[in-house]
This record gives sequence, structure tokens and C-alpha cells, in this order.
Amino acid sequence: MTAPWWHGATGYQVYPRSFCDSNGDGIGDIPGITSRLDHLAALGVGFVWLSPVYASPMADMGYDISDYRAIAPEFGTLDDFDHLVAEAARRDIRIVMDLVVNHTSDDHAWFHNALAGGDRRDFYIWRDPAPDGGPPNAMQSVFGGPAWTRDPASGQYYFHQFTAQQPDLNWDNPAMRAEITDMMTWWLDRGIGGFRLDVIDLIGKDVDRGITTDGPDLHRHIAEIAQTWAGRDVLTVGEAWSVTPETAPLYCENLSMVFQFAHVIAGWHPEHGKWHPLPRDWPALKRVLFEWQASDCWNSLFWGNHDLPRAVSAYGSRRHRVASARALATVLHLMRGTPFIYQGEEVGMKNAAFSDLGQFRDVETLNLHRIRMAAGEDEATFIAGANANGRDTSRTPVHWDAGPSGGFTTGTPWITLGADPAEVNVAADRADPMGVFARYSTLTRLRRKHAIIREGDFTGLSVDDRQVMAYTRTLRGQVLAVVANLSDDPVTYDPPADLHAATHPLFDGEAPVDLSRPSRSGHGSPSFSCPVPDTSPMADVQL
Ligand code: TEU
Ligand code: CA
Repeated sequence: MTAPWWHGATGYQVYPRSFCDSNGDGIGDIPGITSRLDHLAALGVGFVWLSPVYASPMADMGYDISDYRAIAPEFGTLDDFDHLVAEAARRDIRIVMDLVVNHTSDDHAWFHNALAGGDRRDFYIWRDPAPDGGPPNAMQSVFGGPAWTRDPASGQYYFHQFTAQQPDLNWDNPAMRAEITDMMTWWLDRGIGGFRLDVIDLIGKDVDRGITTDGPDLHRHIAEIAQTWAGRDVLTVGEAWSVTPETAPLYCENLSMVFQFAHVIAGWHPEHGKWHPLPRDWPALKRVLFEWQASDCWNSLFWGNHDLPRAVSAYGSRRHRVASARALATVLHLMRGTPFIYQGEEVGMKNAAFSDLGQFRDVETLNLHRIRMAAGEDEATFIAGANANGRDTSRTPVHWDAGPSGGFTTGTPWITLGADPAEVNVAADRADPMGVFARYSTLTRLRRKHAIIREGDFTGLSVDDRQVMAYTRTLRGQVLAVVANLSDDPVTYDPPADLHAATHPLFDGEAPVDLSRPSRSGHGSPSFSCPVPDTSPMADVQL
């Protein structure tokens, strides 16, 4: 059996609102994406994960769909979408749709019908109030507050895992499921490259037992929707915050891969969560990353997305932005799995630096603000926290150049630009042969070219080292050794004894590193044995 195409492909996530605005209304749109496809082709990506472009009131920025078969007018039309798919295909890039089927918008026709007591009532999850008239149980929504909202007309409550504007669909209802599979087939027939399935671990829930993730019917439901793509050569990526190495194989029976967050969660305070990141701890992060490398399932590999801080801010060096962005790219993309680049990451964009509450747009951040203020937090502390951990921090527009609005729009952007657009932008970085883009575009090509990157066995090295990430990939007697300094400072790395002298550098123009003896390397260290002192050491060695 030949390996699936996504083993050799690199993905790129487009958050359409902030990618490129074609008509000056300040909102990125589909024609804007099409206009920048040559950038993605130069980067060498094989597919785009397109965050939702469906009709939506945007209560959760498109993750609240009001019509699955229509495009939001601010993003364009179905013709624009078909044109994007065709133009992408001409560049060997597939368009993977973000599919949100755990819930719809409260503005979906089904929910209006349900509120009116029509035949779609049971498309959603309704329960009678508790004896005291309150919510049926104590379940909480992800964005704060109860997961139940009362419908005054019927007196019943509906369930919503996210905002009240995102009622959960009732997956126990076969008529509802039939509508979803019809809709999926309709998109597949348009020639899309597959689906990224939003919060797919939630669709088997049992609210009466308080179960949301990994519910009793989860894999039966996933198997049913998988029928829509049976026999089609498409990529399916299941977003699953709850998946573990033990449960992953169940997902992988039907999906190409899970998009799991173990390394993200490992960086959070175990009790207080993402707003309380732990001090960076590479041994802990590596343990998680390496554990997943041993999974029987194919991996997805990523540092960031539209819900997470920017890669270089979350994991990189403050002092060496470019070098650490390159090193992070390198260690991620040479692991086993399909790497994903979040828009702007390919030029080392950083977290936003908002200074004022009025600059935030995300419902989760704004809800949390209310909760925090009520608890007595001061605004400056909140804003600093939101810049570091909130979702808007990575949702600011792509900086295409140093011009007004970063070349994103000729109008007023819907959200403030990110940090330092004059310095950190696509044009500047692409002009630098040692820039971030140069490294990413090399990595996408190396993955296509070298079977060892796609198929090689993975062995994590030196897991307790606090500064260096190191591992090998092995295939048919060949060894690829990956060693990168992820710290702010020069390091001396003493490689395990069984690594011998390098014979070939992986990256053109870099000398092989002798891994038979300790070598000193680092950001700015003159004694590093690579000709490029300001980057990660790489070597391809023969045992
Ligand atoms: O995210 C799933 C999810 O649970 C996140 O809301 C996550 O908990 C949060 O971002 C952590 O801070 C997906 C989408 O990626 C996200 O944008 C949506 O808001 C959410 O589903 C609901 O559709
Ligand atoms: Ca626009």
C-alpha cells in the first residue's frame, strides 16, 4: 500500500478573517486568500486548513454556522470558493474545510424551527428545568457560565458546550445526522481536500450523565460520518482536546489523524489552566511530544493555531526571534507526522501587544474579562494575560509588508495589527536567505524528498536536557540526527555515545556536525561548529 499523500505534505492554517483583505472592508476574504496562493506555493505546502467561511453571525468568529451550504458574505461567494479550490489545485494545494458539527449557530434555520416547536426541535438537546426551575444540571460552558440556556417559550433548557449562541446538535437524532452527512457529501463533491473536524471528541456526549468528551456513542458517530468520504482520497483531521495515546487508535480507525493538545496542556497549570502557563519546561514538553511519536496513529504536528499563542512567543526565545523560530520549525517538522503552519508563523510573527480592552474581539477573552473583573483583577494584569494566553493574540492580520496596515488591507483592519509589523513581515523575512520562511520552505521540501522524514522510526534523545531538543529518525540503516538549541543561551551538548560523525548535512550549505564529541552551539555563540552560528545545529549522520 502506498502511503497517503498527507504523509509527505505540510499543512497551512488560514484564518480567513486575518489572512488578506481583497476589497478594503478590513476583513480578510476568499479572494484575498486566492491572491496569496503563490506565497503558499513558494512555502511548499500541500494543503490549507481553512477555518470556517460559512454563513455565520460570527459570535465565535465563524465557529457558529448559520448555513452550512453558504459562504459568509464578508468572505465572498460560493463562486469565489470554487475558484479558490481550482486555483489551489493548479498549485498542488488542497483545501481542507473546517467542519463544525458539534453545534450550529442559534441563527441556523434548524434552531429557529426548534424554537418555534417545529419538526427540527429534536435536532438540539432540550431538557426540562431542575425542580427549582434552574438548569437541568451544573454543566458549565467552555467560555464561562452554565452550559444550559432557558427558552422562555417552552420553559425548557437547551445545551451549549460553548456560547449560548452555539446550541449543541443532538447526535442521538438520526434525522439530524442524515442532514449532516448530506451536507458533508455536498462539500466533498465540490472537490475539497477533506475536513478538519472541530471538537469531534464531543459529539458522542451524554449530558444526563455529565459526559461531554469521549461519550458512549462517539466512535459510532465518527464511523457513520466517515462513510461520506469512503473511497475518496481526502484528509480528515479530528480536533480532540481529550484524546490520549490510549484512545487515539479508536479515532484513527476512521480519521487520518487526531489534532491533539497534550504538549499544549503540559505547558498549563494543572488546576488553573491556560491563563496560568507554567515556566517553560522542555523536559516536560519533550516527554509528551516523544510519547506521542510512539503512537500507532499518524500524528499532527503543530505549535500554534487560532486558539493558541504564536509559536515563537510561546516556545521561542525573546532575544533570538528568527533563530528560535527556525529551530522550532526544524524540530517540529522533522518528527513523524503531518506538520501544520499557522498563518504568520512562517515569518516568525509574535503575539499581539494589545494595550486597551477595546482592542479585543474574542468572545472567550471578553467573557473571561467580565469574570476576572468581578473577581477583583485589575485591567492591566488582564490585558497582559490576554496578550500572552488569549485567543486574539494570534488572530491579528498577517503582516505582508511594512506598509500601512501591514499590507493586509487598504481599509481599517477589523482587529489591531500584531507586534512590530515594520520589522516582522512577509516581505522582509522572505528577502532574508537566513529568515524564518527560508527554513520553513526548506522543511516542506525535505519532507517530500526524504523517506526518512516521512517513515523513519523515531527515538527521542536527552529528554532531561533543559535546553536542547534532540532525536533521531532511522530508516533502512540511515540515521537522521536532529539537535537544536531551544534556549536563550549557548549550550554544550554531549551527544549519546552511539551517535558518530556526521557524513551529510541535511540543509544545503551547512557543514556536517561531528556528533562524536561534545559540541558547543547557540544563539550567537562563535564557537558553534556550524557555519551559521545563529541557528539550530543539524546533521545527517551515518551509524
Ligand atoms: O476549539 C475547541 C475548544 O475547546 C477551544 O475553545 C479551546 O477550549 C479554547 O480555545 C482554549 O482556550 C474549537 C475551535 O478551534 C475554536 O475556535 C472554537 O471556538 C471552538 O471549537 C468552538 O467551535
Ligand atoms: Ca474583505
